[in-house]
Amino acid sequence: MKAVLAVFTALICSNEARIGTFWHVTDFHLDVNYTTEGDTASMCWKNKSPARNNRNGRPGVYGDYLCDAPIQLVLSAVDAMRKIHSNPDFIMWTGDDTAHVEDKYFSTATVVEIVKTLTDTLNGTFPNIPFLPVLGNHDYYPKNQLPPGKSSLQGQVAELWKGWLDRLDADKAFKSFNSSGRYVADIKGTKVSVMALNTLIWYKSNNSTALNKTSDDPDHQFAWADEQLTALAKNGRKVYLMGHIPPGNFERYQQKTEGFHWYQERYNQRFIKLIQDHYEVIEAQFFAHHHTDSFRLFFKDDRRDGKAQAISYQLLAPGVTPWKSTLSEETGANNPGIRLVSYDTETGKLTEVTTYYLDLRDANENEPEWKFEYNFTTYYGLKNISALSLFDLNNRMTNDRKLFDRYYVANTVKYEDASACTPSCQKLHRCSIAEVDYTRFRACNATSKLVPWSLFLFLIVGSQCLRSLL
Ligand SMILES: *[C@@H]1O[C@H](CO)[C@@H](O)[C@H](O)[C@H]1NC(C)=O
Ligand SMILES: *[C@@H]1O[C@H](CO)[C@@H](O)[C@H](O)[C@H]1NC(C)=O
Ligand SMILES: *[C@@H]1O[C@H](CO)[C@@H](O)[C@H](O)[C@H]1NC(C)=O
Ligand SMILES: *[C@@H]1O[C@H](CO)[C@@H](O)[C@H](O)[C@H]1NC(C)=O
Ligand SMILES: *[C@@H]1O[C@H](CO)[C@@H](O)[C@H](O)[C@H]1NC(C)=O
Ligand SMILES: *[C@@H]1O[C@H](CO)[C@@H](O)[C@H](O)[C@H]1NC(C)=O
Ligand SMILES: *[C@@H]1O[C@H](CO)[C@@H](O)[C@H](O)[C@H]1NC(C)=O
Ligand SMILES: *[C@@H]1O[C@H](CO)[C@@H](O)[C@H](O)[C@H]1NC(C)=O
Ligand SMILES: CC(=O)N[C@H]1CO[C@H](CO)[C@@H](O)[C@@H]1O
Ligand SMILES: [Zn+2]
Ligand SMILES: [Zn+2]
Repeated sequence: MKAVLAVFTALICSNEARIGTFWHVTDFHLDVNYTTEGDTASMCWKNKSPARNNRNGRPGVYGDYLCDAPIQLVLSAVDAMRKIHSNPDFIMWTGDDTAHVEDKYFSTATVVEIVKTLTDTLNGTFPNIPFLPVLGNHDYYPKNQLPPGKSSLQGQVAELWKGWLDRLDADKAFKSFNSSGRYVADIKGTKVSVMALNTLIWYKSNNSTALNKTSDDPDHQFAWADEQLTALAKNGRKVYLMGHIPPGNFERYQQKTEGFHWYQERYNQRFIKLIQDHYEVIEAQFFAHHHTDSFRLFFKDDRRDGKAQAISYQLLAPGVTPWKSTLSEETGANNPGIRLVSYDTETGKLTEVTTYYLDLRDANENEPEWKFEYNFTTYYGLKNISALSLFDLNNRMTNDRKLFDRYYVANTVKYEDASACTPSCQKLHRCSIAEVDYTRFRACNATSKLVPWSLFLFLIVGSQCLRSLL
């Protein structure tokens, strides 16, 4: 009788499965010194030193492709989120709040002030929505140098975000973020838990770990993640990993044959291992930092047997800033983008990923109108959103240039068309998507398209040799 009753209550009291939604917004890079009176060649500042001597053009009210985001662009993006969907289950905000200008213009206080401006804007627009924030590499002074563990800046931001963090999980999330920049939180009324990682301590530009050869697991974050994921799996949760800097290679940098990556290699390898150990509980991953729209795949093992079994995927969300990266010419600029995700609250599976964007040229000439850009499933012809279907998509893009071109246009949020992307550019995207491991990436990009031909030649020559022998 007791058992029957238990089953009965479980049936009645279980959360009803529904399709929920959340926003993923990132990389605002608010520039408080942006002015329409400024110089587009000098970050749209009026008096930036060193000033460039040629004046390129007049910055628009909503931004310029050579500059970071003016407050008008930030307000417009947040207002668009409200107008498009004002009642999501939660909002992921993955950092990079300040402009791409030298450290000399900043201090801990000015960085915290800019984080506060964005926090107030978001909270003012969505006062009743849970937020899951993390810091980006630009949200520290000096930039990129956030130390593992506690810091004054992180503590001040924890105070700023206390309302959000406490709402997620009594004071556990607050304490965790305050002391490590990371936390785990359950999304109420769903089976989903979010693990927010501090990826900044794994960055190759972060001297506090990069210069320390013995630092194999800074702040024990891998050990912590391993432990948490084991417990979450035991509790039947479905996990979304989120963070600012992604592992693997950047898909828009062609200058070096070894590619361009962000994580120190030892942490890149541990990240991949973490996913391989826990892929069953990790439903999806949400990262940022590139400002471009792409995705990454993870596989079961090192694939020495030649079989590729895709087990996890990571979505890289476009940024709000349109800033043309100075990393290399081909890196380019992007239109501002924001992303709405639809998911099943019981399984955690994503049912749709919808990206909205602002055509910046048009916004400056007319009115800022945030438009629907694309839905993942229909745009790419996917049956579902999973590691398998994205693996299949990446394979299809290799042989179907039209399909690849669709991806390439989305990559810069409709800023660039695909005509400038040569076959080696296309290969770089394919290898960046499929090979998060640095060694495997290099091997992938080094593989010539001529391989089937050389094999063919080899067979012909080989058979000729055989014939001459006979
Ligand atoms: C803004 O510009 C002023 C004047 O050049 C400078 O002192 C200040 O550091 C800049 N602030 C930021 C955050 O860029
Ligand atoms: C939060 O971090 C600050 C700065 O590191 C520290 O002084 C404070 O004790 C911490 N608070 C809690 C509740 O952990
Ligand atoms: C957001 O606003 C609410 C209501 O004004 C306030 O209680 C909460 O602390 C704020 N949260 C943050 C993170 O600013
Ligand atoms: C980081 O270390 C490098 C190499 O020692 C040094 O050149 C650079 O100035 C350091 N950067 C910071 C921000 O400490
Ligand atoms: C280097 O990292 C190790 C392990 O995290 C740590 O114990 C040690 O204090 C670090 N050394 C320095 C100089 O920061
Ligand atoms: C990829 O390989 C091509 C040669 O096929 C080379 O020109 C390019 O620099 C490489 N790119 C990266 C990022 O490794
Ligand atoms: C995109 O997907 C969303 C969520 O499923 C749906 O509501 C919307 O109608 C779709 N839009 C288009 C143009 O297909
Ligand atoms: C999702 O799609 C892939 C191929 O696109 C397929 O192999 C897989 O079985 C599908 N999964 C589900 C749960 O339908
Ligand atoms: C050792 C190392 O990677 N140092 C880098 C730390 O970050 C600064 C910029 O923030 C780089 O200039 C250093 O090369
Ligand atoms: Zn950024
Ligand atoms: Zn970044």
